[in-house]
Amino acid sequence: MPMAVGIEANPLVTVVIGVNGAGKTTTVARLASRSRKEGRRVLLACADTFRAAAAEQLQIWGERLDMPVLTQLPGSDAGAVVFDAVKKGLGRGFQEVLIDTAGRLPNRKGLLDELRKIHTVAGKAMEGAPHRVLLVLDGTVGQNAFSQAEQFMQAMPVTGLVITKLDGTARGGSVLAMASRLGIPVEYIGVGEDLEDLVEFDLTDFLHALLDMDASCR
Ligand SMILES: Nc1nc2c(ncn2[C@@H]2O[C@H](COP(=O)(O)OP(=O)(O)OP(=O)(O)O)[C@@H](O)[C@H]2O)c(=O)[nH]1
Ligand SMILES: [Mg+2]
Repeated sequence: MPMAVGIEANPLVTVVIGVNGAGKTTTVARLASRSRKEGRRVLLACADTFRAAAAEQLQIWGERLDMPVLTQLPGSDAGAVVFDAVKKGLGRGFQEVLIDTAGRLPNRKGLLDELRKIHTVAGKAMEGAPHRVLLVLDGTVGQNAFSQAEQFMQAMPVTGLVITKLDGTARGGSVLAMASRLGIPVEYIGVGEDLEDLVEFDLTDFLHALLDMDASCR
C-alpha cells in the first residue's frame, strides 16, 4: 500500500514533471525501486517523446530494475504513450504506473499544453488518473524554482514536490520556505546520486540536519 501518498488506486498513476535536468528520470527510477521493495508491480512509461535519448535512458533503468518500460519513437504523441501505459497498467494487473515526461521550461507554451494533454488523456484512460503529480525541483537553483513551480501548477494540479540535489547544499531553508509559499507538501528529497538517495521528507529530521549544518559552519 502506498502509505506515503495515502491514495488507494490500482494502478496508482504518477506523472513526474519539471524543468530540464531537475532529476525527473532519476526520481522515476528511485520511486520505482522503492515500490518494488514494497512488493508492488510497476510499469514505467516514457512520455518524453521530445529528446531522442530519453526513452533509452529510462530503458536502461528498466533493465537495471527488471521492470517493463513503455516507450514511443521521438516525435510521436506523448499523450498516446500515457494512454497506452495507463490502459496496460489497468489490464495487466500493475499496481503502479510511473510516467516520466520531457524536461521543459515552463515559459514554452507548447510544452505546457502538452502537459495539459497528458493530464486529460490519463483521466480518459482511467477515471481519477493521474492520482499523483510530482513536480521535481532542483534544490540548488533557489528562488528561480518558485516561479517555475507556479507555472507548472497552471498546467497540472501538482500534488507533491520532490526537491533534488540537496546533498552538499546549504539551501535547504529556502526550499522549505518555497514549499510553504506554494502550499504543496514536499514528499521526497534527493540527497545524492545513488538509487537509494531519495528519502521521504520529514520536517523534524530536516530541521535538525539544518541546525547541525548551521552549527558546524560557525
Ligand atoms: N547530487 C545529486 N544529483 C542528482 C540528484 N538527483 C538527480 N541528480 C543528477 O542530476 C542529473 C539529471 O538527472 P535526470 O534524472 O536525468 O534529470 P531529468 O529531469 O530527467 O533531465 P531531462 O530529462 O534532461 O529533463 C543526473 O546526473 C542525476 O544523477 C540528487 O539528489 N543529488
Ligand atoms: Mg529525463
